[in-house]
Amino acid sequence: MNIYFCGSIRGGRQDVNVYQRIVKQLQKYGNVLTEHVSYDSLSEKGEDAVLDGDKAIHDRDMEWLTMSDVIVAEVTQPSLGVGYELGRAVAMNKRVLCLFRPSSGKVLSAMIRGAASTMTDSLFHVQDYTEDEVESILEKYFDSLAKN
Ligand code: 6K6
Repeated sequence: MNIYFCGSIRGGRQDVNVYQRIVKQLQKYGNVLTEHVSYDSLSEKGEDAVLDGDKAIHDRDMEWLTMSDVIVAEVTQPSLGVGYELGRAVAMNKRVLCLFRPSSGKVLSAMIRGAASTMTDSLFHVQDYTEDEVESILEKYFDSLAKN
């Protein structure tokens, strides 16, 4: 299974430790195409943006999004890039899980929370969680995918 993980880069890197925990767990279920989003070395102003160019990054990520079976996005730290990826994923009829931590004090965009449905067969889900629930929430989600 190809898994596309989304997390904030230029939107701010304050949640990188949570991204690492999520990616580590996702690697139990499949091939995480965007593991680099969780790298400590990737800063808001990383050198790779200069070397490769934004168009190359966009085009490669859209190719990976197209190849992916499921998209998992950590949406607590708002990011234009993550919002864009989610919109493109919905347009491609992809299965999407958004993870949000209410304990951050932030309020999730209505365009993300409002896109979700609680119906189990819905493709777009938003899950509120606390950091210590990362593993159990992902376990439950991927278990239910395997059963359906
Ligand atoms: C590195 C440091 C600054 O800019 C970069 C460029 N590198 C990127 N490499 C791979 N994916 C990227 C990069 N920049 C953004 N993305 C994609 O957009 C990722 O898949 C993230 O989920 C999302 C982050 O968007 P922003 O708007 O927070 O950067």
